[in-house]
Amino acid sequence: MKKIKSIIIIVLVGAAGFAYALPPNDYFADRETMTGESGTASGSNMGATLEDGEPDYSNSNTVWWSWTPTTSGSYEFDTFGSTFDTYLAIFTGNSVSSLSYVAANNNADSTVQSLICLEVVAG
Ligand SMILES: [Ca+2]
Ligand SMILES: [Ca+2]
Repeated sequence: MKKIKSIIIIVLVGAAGFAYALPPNDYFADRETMTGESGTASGSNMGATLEDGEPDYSNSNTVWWSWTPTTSGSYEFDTFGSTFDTYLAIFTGNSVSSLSYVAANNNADSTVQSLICLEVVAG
């Protein structure tokens, strides 16, 4: 378990695609904010791109969410609701070219979906 504080950035990558409208959270600057201690976010990464300076941990179809913990504790992040092969990574930072790697997962629990468990300190 790693202890981290402040903003957590989550990247979900998976199914490739093109000739689709760009997802609204394709670029780091347009990341979707998640709030609360639990929740679900859904969206598509069809047509999503890898932008300049972005850490390339898997392939290029990244979409972004951000979350700032308001309560310290252990949290799980997963992509189990996804219908395609995902890769999940968590970073801290405010600029796509200077993110600090926290954790990543490709396949969890004999699936192609991803799971990360983290202990965090309220930011
Ligand atoms: Ca992207
Ligand atoms: Ca996977």
